Amino acid sequence: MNKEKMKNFLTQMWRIRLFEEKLQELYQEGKIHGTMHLCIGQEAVAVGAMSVLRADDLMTSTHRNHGHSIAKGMSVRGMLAEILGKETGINHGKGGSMHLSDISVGALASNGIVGGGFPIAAGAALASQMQNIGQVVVCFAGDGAINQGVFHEAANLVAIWSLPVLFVIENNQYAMSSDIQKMVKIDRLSKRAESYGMDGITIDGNDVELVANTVNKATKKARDGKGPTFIEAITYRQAGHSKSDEERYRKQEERDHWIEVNDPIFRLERKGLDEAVLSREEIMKIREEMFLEIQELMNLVEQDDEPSSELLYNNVYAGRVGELID
Ligand SMILES: Cc1ncc(C[n+]2csc(CCOP(=O)(O)OP(=O)(O)O)c2C)c(N)n1
Ligand SMILES: [Mg+2]
Repeated sequence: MNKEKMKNFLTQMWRIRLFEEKLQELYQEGKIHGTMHLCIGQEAVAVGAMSVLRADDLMTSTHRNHGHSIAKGMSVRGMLAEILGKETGINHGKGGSMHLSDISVGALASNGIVGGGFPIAAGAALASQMQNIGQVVVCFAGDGAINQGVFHEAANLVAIWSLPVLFVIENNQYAMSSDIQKMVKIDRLSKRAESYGMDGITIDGNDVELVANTVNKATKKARDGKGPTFIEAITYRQAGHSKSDEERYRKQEERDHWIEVNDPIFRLERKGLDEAVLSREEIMKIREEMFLEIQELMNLVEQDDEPSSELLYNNVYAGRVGELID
């Protein structure tokens, strides 16, 4: 990996990590309402996968959507404002953490319905195929989502129609408190793909370069009309499931191992140093720049207004409520 590529990967991963650490602080200060789900420890999947897409390619995400959204190019300022419920938010402060979308950057939709992205991605991929525009759709989902009925319906459909879609399954070992090893009988989730006639592969999801290369290959295949791919990216959720998780279902040593040995950001930094591609100073500069970027955005967003009551129903329904009722 050359210096520029490594710097880009690190910058994006730090941007996501520090954004979420800032969210954690804001949550503790009572400035964020509802719940939220952090992807700390999973940044390499989002960054690697999105780094190889065309700008007009599409992405669907989940309740754990911050990393995917930043990596797809969504405005970080707009996301921060959204999560804080400000009018300047990417969805006018009405969607919040779990409902970030920005069609202009190809971030189609994220939502809190586990597996909810599969049919949306299948539909978008069908539209791309019918229009013959070579657009590929990446559908992120968790390990828990592939036990939902909707996964099976969508998997069959995208396979029989050879739709240009990638199911990127982030196996972060848990679905809330459910350990994946107790929830699925097979050792590799990607084995499921074969029964639908879809290519399936399992990779180390904390190796950002491997994620990028794998997604790149699958994207090219999809663009050439050769059908969908199921990619299982093995990773680990370092934070709790959401903001109300006492984490009684896993051992501290397990978590420590993933943080100390297998954190995707520190792994890449160690690789950069070992291979003499990056210096300590260059790494520190990236961290500092991202820290300042997030802090500056925060200072700006804090001044923004909350949506006024007159705007309550705007951007919520297809028309204003009165028009729909009439
Ligand atoms: C259809 C549906 N069932 C249950 C839930 C409650 N729920 C929210 S997140 C979650 C676990 C999802 O696990 P996984 O797909 O592995 O994603 P992760 O949280 O690990 O990123 C569950 C069961 C939900 N939101 N939607
Ligand atoms: Mg999971």
